[in-house]
Amino acid sequence: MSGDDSRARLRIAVQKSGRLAEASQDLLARCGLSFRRSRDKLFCYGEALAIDLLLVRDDDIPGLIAQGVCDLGIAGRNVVNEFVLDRGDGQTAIAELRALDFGRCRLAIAVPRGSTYTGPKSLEGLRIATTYTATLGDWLRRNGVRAQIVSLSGSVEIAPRLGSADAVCDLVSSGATLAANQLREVDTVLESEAVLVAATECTGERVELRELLLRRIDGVLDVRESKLVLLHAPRAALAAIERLLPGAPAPSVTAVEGKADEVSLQALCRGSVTWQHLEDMKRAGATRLFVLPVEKMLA
Ligand code: PRT
Ligand code: ZN
Repeated sequence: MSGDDSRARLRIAVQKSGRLAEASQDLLARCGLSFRRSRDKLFCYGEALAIDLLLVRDDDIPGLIAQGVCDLGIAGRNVVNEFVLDRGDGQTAIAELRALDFGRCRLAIAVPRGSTYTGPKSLEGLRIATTYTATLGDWLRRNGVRAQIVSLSGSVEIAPRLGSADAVCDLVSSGATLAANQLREVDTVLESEAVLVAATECTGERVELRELLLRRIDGVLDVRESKLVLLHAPRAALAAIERLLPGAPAPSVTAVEGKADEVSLQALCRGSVTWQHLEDMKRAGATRLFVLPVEKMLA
């Protein structure tokens, strides 16, 4: 495998196993991609389109893209950001293209329960344990704080108890791990979620494939929380019903054959459409209400 530019097939790297693995592969499947797994299960040949999959450790994804081995990848913003800052030359050949709305977490500062924290300045002169040394270093610099960064490759949360650090900077989702280690979350360094990351340079036949995949991903992201609402209504009640449609752009309204006063309405609603929404619309005069899931959308 190489970063050779003449390659015609697009390559996308996703996490092999872990928190992002299933959702990443599910997203690609929803985009209509299907793969044949190789025996080593690391390289998957794209069957539906000339797009192949590489199953790797999440930390390797930005590097594979920067080297030109892969064109696209799905990784946590925390990992991408750390890679970009760690390079520190502002020349990184990778960029975040889309936020994907899964794998949400935050890179947070936590201090032992009971110690005071009134803002980043409270960290002045302290030792902070983290695996995200570049991201933390950048945050400290931006906040004008001088602190000692203790680089650890794992189990960051136990460093204060072991006496090797005074605070930690680690990923948090529910907060249970911090609580179990008598730590208190006090500041956010980075809000993270899974992101689609890509090489800033993409050439040849792969440009079109990449555009096609991006359009499909946008379609999937668009419909993820969308519902199609269908209903009939008396013309006079239309305005009131339109106001009750949750998160809906201008719906399409058509006349009902043989019924001068009745219209049929179709609307793509974002967010959840609850029983309460339906009952309110029914009270306003709507009949034959349907809420349908949206599977695909191509705007
Ligand atoms: O093997 P590989 O290197 O691919 O996997 P990994 O073990 O490095 O990564 P993995 O699968 O744990 O996480 C992949 C990505 O998921 C991360 O880079 C984040 O973008 C995202 N993510 C979302 C998280 C969490 N939530 C999360 N809670 N990554 C890690 N955690 C850890 C955190 O480090 C801490 O140890 O979970 C613990 C805290 O969780 P709570 O719920 O107790 O707060
Ligand atoms: Zn990892």
